[in-house]
Amino acid sequence: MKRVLLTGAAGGIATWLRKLLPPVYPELVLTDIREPKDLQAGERFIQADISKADEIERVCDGVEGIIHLGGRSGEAPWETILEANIVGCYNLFEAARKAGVKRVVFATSNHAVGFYPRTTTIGTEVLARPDSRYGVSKLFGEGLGAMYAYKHGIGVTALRIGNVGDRPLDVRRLSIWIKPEDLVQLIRIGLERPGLVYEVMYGISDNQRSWYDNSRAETLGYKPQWRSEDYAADVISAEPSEGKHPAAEYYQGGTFCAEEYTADFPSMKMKS
Ligand code: 15L
Repeated sequence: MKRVLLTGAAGGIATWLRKLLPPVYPELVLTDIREPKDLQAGERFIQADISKADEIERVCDGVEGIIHLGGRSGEAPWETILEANIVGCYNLFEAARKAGVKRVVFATSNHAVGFYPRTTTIGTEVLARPDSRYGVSKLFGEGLGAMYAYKHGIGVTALRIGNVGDRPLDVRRLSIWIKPEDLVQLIRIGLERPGLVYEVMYGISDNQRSWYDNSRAETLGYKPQWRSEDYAADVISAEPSEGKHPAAEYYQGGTFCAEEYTADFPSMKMKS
């Protein structure tokens, strides 16, 4: 795979990937609604608004694989989610189909299943339990991916990414952290593994406190190299002790679950 398109190139995850991917995909093309502030000479950037079908179609021309990070990466009003993550994601898959793109790796999120208690371990076949409009939009993208895989023959991988960074930021992230280098490994499986049709994997490193059964990813060749536990003592001692919303503490999705929460938490807890 030579020409690979990275959407959401001005965002946080792309900041890591822009450093790690060029040796693997020398013809990497970047796109976003705005140019990355730190764009380097030698990086190829094409500006496009994903909510405009013709703009994203133009960018997909000649592309073999897409890593789709573009869109809103957190909770937002419905109109924003609708445009960036629903319309935008549809436009992306349509543009991929029209351009004959072979593979798409879609960045979905742990928030597609955020309303599972932290006491449970979930695989990729559990019922959806999105914790936000954002999480719902990620499930929409997973569904689109499956449809374009089975109906149009694009090999699609949906990565339910936890939290990407150099190190886990807090106690919750000890369970969902992924080091950028491990994310690259998952992306490469999605873009390169022969015979791939449609796969869902959790985007996490080798975390002892993980809430996910990521055995499907391992079967496909994923061997995470980084462990959040190495940071656990520091992270735990730095965790603020003041009370958080009980729903944020109880569910895997954390504050995304607590935002706009109006249910009666004690009774919901009894039922989940
Ligand atoms: C996500 O899906 C977000 O894109 C990211 O900003 C973090 O909030 C992450 O989840 C998380 O759950 O930590």
